[in-house]
Amino acid sequence: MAAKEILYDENARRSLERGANMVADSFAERALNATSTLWGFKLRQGTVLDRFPKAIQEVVAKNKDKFTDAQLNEMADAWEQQSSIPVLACGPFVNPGGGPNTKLEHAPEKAHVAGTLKPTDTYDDNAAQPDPKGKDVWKAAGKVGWKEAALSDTALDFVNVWPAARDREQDAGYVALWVKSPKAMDVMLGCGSDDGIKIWVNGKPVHDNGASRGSALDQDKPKAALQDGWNAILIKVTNGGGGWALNFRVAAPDGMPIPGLQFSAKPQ
Ligand SMILES: [Ca+2]
Repeated sequence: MAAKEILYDENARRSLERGANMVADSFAERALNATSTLWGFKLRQGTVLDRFPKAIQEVVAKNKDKFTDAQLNEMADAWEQQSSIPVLACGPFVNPGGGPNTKLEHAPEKAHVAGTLKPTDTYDDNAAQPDPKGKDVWKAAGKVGWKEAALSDTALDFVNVWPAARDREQDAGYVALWVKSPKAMDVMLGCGSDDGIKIWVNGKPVHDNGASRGSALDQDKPKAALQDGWNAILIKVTNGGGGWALNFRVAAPDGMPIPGLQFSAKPQ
């Protein structure tokens, strides 16, 4: 009998435990629903600004009165959708002069300007120069091609794309992407670079800054025009040494995110 009672007690304990878990789950679910409802209510009550990252909150705050909350929410949705933008990256190319030398034309920019750029292209980096430091820092990389990469929250770290670049100096690298616009429109290309930067849109140069600096979003705000449909964008970033990075976003002329843009890492 004792054994049966123990068995019974064990079953009862399990049953009670299941019941208790169900009650606890039910409470937890109701608490979660209540919290999210409350949170949703708070968002609708005017914290749409909080949906934008710190890097552009000042711009959004300055312009927000021009838009309804629905429009601002649409822009915040666009920002979230653009949090990871696929791109192609090609490099490193030897670039004597480092950041300030944005003038040396490497093969990818000739291909972009000619409208013949293909992701399968490879190029001979034949710009090798006598190395003044005897460290192979100006050694040509040989054949270089396009690799898939991404602008993650607008940023791309070239040292992650080409780990060997960590030990190099005075390089140039390229980023290619394609942007589909729902109509012809003027845009602001919010960019930052470590170090120098040059940008082309549909084969035409729109920005050139031979800087030596760390990269942050919206350091430069060149204007450009997108055509209705697909647009080809090419970005060159020149590096003196150390960090080598890009920040880039396509925004409205007032700096606000643009709903309805589509991005691709394939020529269109
Ligand atoms: Ca640098």
